[in-house]
Amino acid sequence: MCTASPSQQAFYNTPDIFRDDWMNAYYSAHTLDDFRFVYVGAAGTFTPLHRDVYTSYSWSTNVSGRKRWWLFPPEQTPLLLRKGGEEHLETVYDVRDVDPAQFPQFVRAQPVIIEQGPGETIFVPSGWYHQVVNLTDCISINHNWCNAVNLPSLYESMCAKVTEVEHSLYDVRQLLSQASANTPNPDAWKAEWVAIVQDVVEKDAGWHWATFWRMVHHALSLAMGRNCPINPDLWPSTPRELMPPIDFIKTRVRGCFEDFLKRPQREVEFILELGKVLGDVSALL
Ligand SMILES: O=C(O)CCC(=O)C(=O)O
Ligand SMILES: [Fe+2]
Repeated sequence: MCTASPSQQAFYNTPDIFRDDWMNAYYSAHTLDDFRFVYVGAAGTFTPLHRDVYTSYSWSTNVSGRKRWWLFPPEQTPLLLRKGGEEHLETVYDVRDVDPAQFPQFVRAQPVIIEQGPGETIFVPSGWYHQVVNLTDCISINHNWCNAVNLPSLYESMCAKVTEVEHSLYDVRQLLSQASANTPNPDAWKAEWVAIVQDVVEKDAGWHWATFWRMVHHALSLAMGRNCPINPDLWPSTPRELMPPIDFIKTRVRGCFEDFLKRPQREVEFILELGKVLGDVSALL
């Protein structure tokens, strides 16, 4: 018999193969948010073609109903893009209704198409575009997640996002740099510029560099058995045997860490909390 009150009872458990999840472990321990979702949709509704946030993995279990999935491996991404809009990654919206004049390459795409029944779970690999149609009324549970394996892909995707935001705010950069040109500290604008870019990145996708590195620090601490805040009601600690060897984890983190320190943007010099968390990560590496 279960003695927990209804509000404390988990109504499902995350399957072991999806438990090495750095995003939900971190968010459950440190924030009021997470990357766990319930999808409820009537027959005929659909989720348009997309790639999950920052190329995270997702898994999705159908509690009831049937869904049809179209999945495109990353090497087919160029075939999904609008003609002439390549740099904005503007893709097809609904794979069942594509205008060949606007998306001339799409006819060559060869998606994996599957039907998911009640009680069945699907794993969506990193960076795969996908579309989902509810064939009947559906309820499903879905997590976005990452770990040491897809961390480099998330890191690259964060870099690309920051560059995209920088380009779109180029006029703001000009205004800031011109305003401080004849002042005693002509470089003063750079800190403000970096802060504005990070703020927009966070508003767009829910996290920025400081969050990314805090999550990495949290995961590394847990994998190394260090004392670290957790919220066991929301995310019980992941058994060590469900994680890869620590050398593998450190190698993956080190690759991103070394690259981050070489970034021309030098965010680490302008955002105080970044310097602090990177110091903490470095101490564990
Ligand atoms: O079930 C849906 O409608 C969308 C699910 C999805 O996009 C995902 O699990 O990544
Ligand atoms: Fe998705």
